[in-house]
Amino acid sequence: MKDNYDASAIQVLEGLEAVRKRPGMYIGTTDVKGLHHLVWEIVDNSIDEALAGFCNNIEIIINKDNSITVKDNGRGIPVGIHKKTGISTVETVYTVLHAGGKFGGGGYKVSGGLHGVGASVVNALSSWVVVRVYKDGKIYEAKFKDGGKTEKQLTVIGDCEENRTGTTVTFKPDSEIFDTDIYDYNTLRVRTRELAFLNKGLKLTLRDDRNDDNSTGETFHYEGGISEYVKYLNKNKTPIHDEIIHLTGEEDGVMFEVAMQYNSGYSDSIYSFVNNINTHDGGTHEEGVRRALTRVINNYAKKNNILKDKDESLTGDDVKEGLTMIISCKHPNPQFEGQTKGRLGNSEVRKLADNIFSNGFERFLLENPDEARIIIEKAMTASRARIAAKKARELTRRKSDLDVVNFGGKLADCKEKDPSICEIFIVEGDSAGGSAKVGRNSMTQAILPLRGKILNVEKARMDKALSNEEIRTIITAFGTGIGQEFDLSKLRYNKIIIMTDADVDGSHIRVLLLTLFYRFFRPIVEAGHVYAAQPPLFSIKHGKTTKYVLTEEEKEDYLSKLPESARKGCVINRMKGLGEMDADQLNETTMDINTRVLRKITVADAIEADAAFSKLMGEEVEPRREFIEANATYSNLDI
Ligand code: 1YM
Repeated sequence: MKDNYDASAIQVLEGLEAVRKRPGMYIGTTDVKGLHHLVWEIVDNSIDEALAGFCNNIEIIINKDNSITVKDNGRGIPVGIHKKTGISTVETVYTVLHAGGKFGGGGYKVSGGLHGVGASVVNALSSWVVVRVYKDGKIYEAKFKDGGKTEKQLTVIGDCEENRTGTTVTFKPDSEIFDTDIYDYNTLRVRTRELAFLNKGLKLTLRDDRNDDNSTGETFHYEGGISEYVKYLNKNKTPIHDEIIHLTGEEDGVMFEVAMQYNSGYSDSIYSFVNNINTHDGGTHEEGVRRALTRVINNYAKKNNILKDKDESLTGDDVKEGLTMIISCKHPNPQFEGQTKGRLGNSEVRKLADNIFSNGFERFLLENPDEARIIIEKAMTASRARIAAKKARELTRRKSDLDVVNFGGKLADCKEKDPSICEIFIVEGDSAGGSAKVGRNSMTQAILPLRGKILNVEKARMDKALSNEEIRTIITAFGTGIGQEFDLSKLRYNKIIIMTDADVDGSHIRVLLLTLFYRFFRPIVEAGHVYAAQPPLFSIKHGKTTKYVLTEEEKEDYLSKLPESARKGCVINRMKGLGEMDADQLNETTMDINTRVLRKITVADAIEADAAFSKLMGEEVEPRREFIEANATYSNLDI
């Protein structure tokens, strides 16, 4: 027994050593994203237990030392000796790479993640792990340290109530592996809530014990599942029918469900998931639904004479205008495809999704003729607008590089043609625009001044947006086209830099531009091409030198480092706006690639960003006013 234990322990360490050598292969990155990934690997085991029908309560706790505890009330990881390894199953699961469900036998794993190797990967990347199992009236405990070395084999450490079962795991990520060891509450919160939406009835609690406020945490629990997700996403929009349409079905062990509701807006919010993982690039499940949606609406509209013979058929784009939809598929053997594995490839799912969706949706339309009419009329309006927009778009499309493009004289383009070194500054106001044109490096820097506020595209359809001159100029300048013709490879600038004043109006203009980019040019934002310039807040002049600083703290810091004597002679000036700077100053402080500070606009979570934009720019005035007054950063969206 002892020899056997040692022998397998050696193999085990070799396996975990491989994880430590190449963590990226298992968890993608070792930055803050990878750090959070560890939590989901452990939570996934609890979710699998919930999907198997044995667990309905999961707690996630951020401890004071940034270790994480995950608790569930499932059956508890099996505690017996494992036939193959000769050590307890708990230790096997935590120390043997590839000790997945197959060791436990029976039941397929549908939740995302590493399919059973998650626990051992987390152990390999942690400085210590404690696993407790509650089962048969006993509390079992095993401990690991230094990347998965068994510190204490599984032993009984006490008694518990006879009927209590479950697993509790605490781990501390290894600071030698990760760039940071600090957990972000909001990142964990967004995903915890999402898991609650995607797994109806499951109760998930998140608690932060790092501050001593005795908080009991937040509990996410949705009996309506993805219907409540749709309701949440439409919260700051105006639904055009009351009921959220929720369709479910199952075929050959594949569970499939869709929830949807149309709103009065013009953009769509369609998100799909497979085994709780967001399939950003869609796939067969999404294709099945989109195909069925277009077909069912056209058939119904023609049959009921709402769409006449002379009318053009409604397209996929027409029927998704203002649609908020969540598609969730749970598949025992998903094939994820594409560079980022964000696409479902299983071809049988297309038909299955089409069948389940079309049967359910057809029935909904038949049973709800008033809603059916509202939905179809919305799609028909979209169709008319699409035809008008196509005409307008032709005017803004750059046909070839030789074409002389009419920028209305506003854009001062750069001379260089290689996009990788070109940048465009979108500048608030004509006067700052004028200084920027003089102060720029005209080889690589293009300037587009904006007069006043641009149109809020959250409240305007594409045809209206395209009739707006400012937006047309932006589209033409970018070179990518929009909508179906969008092509990222045609982007004419590597950096798109928003340059607005550091005040409330500037913040509003920045949000309007980001809304435009996010709704019409999302891949540009996602690929990290969008930046915000950071004009200085103070100039500090002493003698012949002038120092510009971005924040109050920086100012204090700079002053405190000057000798007592120099500080007295300083002239501190609060910069009022871009327009106040002359061309040289603007260049030095905000544009010169050697001295400026840019802030990259990132989208941490597309669904949260979507919700944030509808909140900020939608029908409701209050959230926008609050935002602009607070002028703060918005969660999950670095504005
Ligand atoms: C806080 C983390 O790991 N819960 C958990 C894990 C397992 C089970 C129950 C479980 C699974 C099975 C049978 C089965 C795991 N068991 C295994 C293995 N929470 C957490 N809860 N009995 C209990 O899949 O058949 C791996 S994970 F392999 F040992 F069965």
